[in-house]
Amino acid sequence: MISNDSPRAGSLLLSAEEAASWLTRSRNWPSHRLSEVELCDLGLLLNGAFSPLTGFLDREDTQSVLSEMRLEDGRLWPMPINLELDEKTASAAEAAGFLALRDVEGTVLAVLELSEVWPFDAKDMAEGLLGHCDEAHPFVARLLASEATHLAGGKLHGLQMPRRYLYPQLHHSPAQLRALFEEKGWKKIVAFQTRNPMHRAHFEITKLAAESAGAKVLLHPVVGVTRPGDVPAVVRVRCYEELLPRYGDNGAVLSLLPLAMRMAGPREALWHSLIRRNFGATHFIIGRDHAGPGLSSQGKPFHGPYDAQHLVEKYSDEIGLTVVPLQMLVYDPEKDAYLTQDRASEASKSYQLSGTELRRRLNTGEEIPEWFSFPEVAKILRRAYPPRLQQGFTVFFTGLSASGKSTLAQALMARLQIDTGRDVTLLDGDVVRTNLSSELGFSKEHRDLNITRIGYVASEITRHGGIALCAPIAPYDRARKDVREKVEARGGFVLVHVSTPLQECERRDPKGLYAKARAGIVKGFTGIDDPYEAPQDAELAIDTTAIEPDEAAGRILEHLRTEGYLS
Ligand code: PPS
Repeated sequence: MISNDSPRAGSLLLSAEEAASWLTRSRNWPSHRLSEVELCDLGLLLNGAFSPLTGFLDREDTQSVLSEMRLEDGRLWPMPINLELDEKTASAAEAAGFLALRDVEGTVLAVLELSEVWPFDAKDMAEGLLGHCDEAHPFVARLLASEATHLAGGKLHGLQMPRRYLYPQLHHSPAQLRALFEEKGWKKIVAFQTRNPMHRAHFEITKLAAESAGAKVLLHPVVGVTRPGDVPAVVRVRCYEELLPRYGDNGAVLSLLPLAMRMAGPREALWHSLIRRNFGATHFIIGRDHAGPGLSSQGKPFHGPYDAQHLVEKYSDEIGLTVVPLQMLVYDPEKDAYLTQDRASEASKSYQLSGTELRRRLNTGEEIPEWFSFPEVAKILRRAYPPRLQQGFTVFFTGLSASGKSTLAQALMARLQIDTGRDVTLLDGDVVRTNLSSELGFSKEHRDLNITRIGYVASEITRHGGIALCAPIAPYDRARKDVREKVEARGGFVLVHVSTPLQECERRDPKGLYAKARAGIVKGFTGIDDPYEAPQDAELAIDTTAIEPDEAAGRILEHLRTEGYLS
């Protein structure tokens, strides 16, 4: 076992010869395709960033980590790091004693020498990790959505690191980063964690922290799994790179951390601190609501604003890392400088810009003031988030069979093509079921899968600046919300509830399906013996008994214009 205090807490990678031999042997063992989170965990286990861990945790260590934030042997480690397996893989792995771990392309990256497989209870894990099971928390939602039945732990034998396609030169192992600091003669290093683009306030905070600690800066942004809706890593890294020269020649190093965040607040802050210590940092900036998960389903914060800071301060001697509390800085227009609130003038109060306001300005193309973001950073954000007029969008129609979804979608498509000259993709329910989802039936599971596929295609079209119109029944609220979340991350989303009443749909019955459903010939028919969850979040509701298709299309166009997607 590698010592917790070892400055070169090491890598779990085998030599080339050993790796080749393990690879050959692994052909006979069951294998597991790593999830996105597991792939991040594996990379950081293999390169020593998760030292003192030497593999995925077994049951006893997991329990101890959840209840004490320590491994069974007493060493500090707050985060359960496990493999999630399905039933079949779990029993095959148990029988073989080994499990080959593959990336999404099927490459074997490591072998797990199994110590234990045990049943996975997502609710227990959420309770143990966070003390609640609130699905508004993104990691709880992920745990509850997991199809795993078992967890597995054991010792890792590393064959190769996960491939880093994004900026490979900016990825370092702890040993590499420590060597770099040594080479530079840096003794004190203050690490800065972020999952956001860095604006001027962030820059000033890190500079102030470095000055007060007499340290150099390690910009250590997380580029693995962060909060849904975050600015994509590829965009953020460009911002960090542009900012770097402002620290001077030898002032800061940028290194990317492919970590899968759990958004576990104080517990996560402790974890981040241990990881930063492993990478050679001596100081760590912890601010308000570090690794905060957003608001609970009751609209309340999950943690107190300074809980994370206080928890890490409690353990900082044991970790060997000094906490630098993040100072709130405000822009003082009179001095054209960022100052602590107590030193700033009254005028600074009107110089604040929220994330929502920034997004609004990007959407409308309005100015991003220089006091807020350096021009080089603003330029990158502008390119990544063009004004709405240049963005793609999806109009998603939902409603009962024969409610008029397809007719409305066709009418809107014609108007869009004529008025804008732009190309439009129509993902109509029946067309999708012929081309994308021909093997699916109408169970809840199959309907959700059908909507997930439609959502995926629509989000890709939107991301590339195109226009997608979708017209499935989409009877379930959760599935529709998932599509909205995916699409809105990079463009516009308009939900249109085609709210024609069941009675009218049944009267129309153009395919004779309602008659068959009433006669019991077609089973599980939406509105008859299968549910339809009417949306509460639709931007527009259109009852086609009361309005002609062209007029309805006009209403949607008007909405798109008001929102800025059309001129
Ligand atoms: S879903 O729920 O969104 O996946 O449904 P969708 O892909 O839009 O497919 C709906 C069309 O399939 C026909 N059909 C049924 N609809 C609902 N329930 C059952 N059991 C069913 N069986 C077949 C029906 O013609 C729907 O087409 P539209 O255009 O909505 O009338």
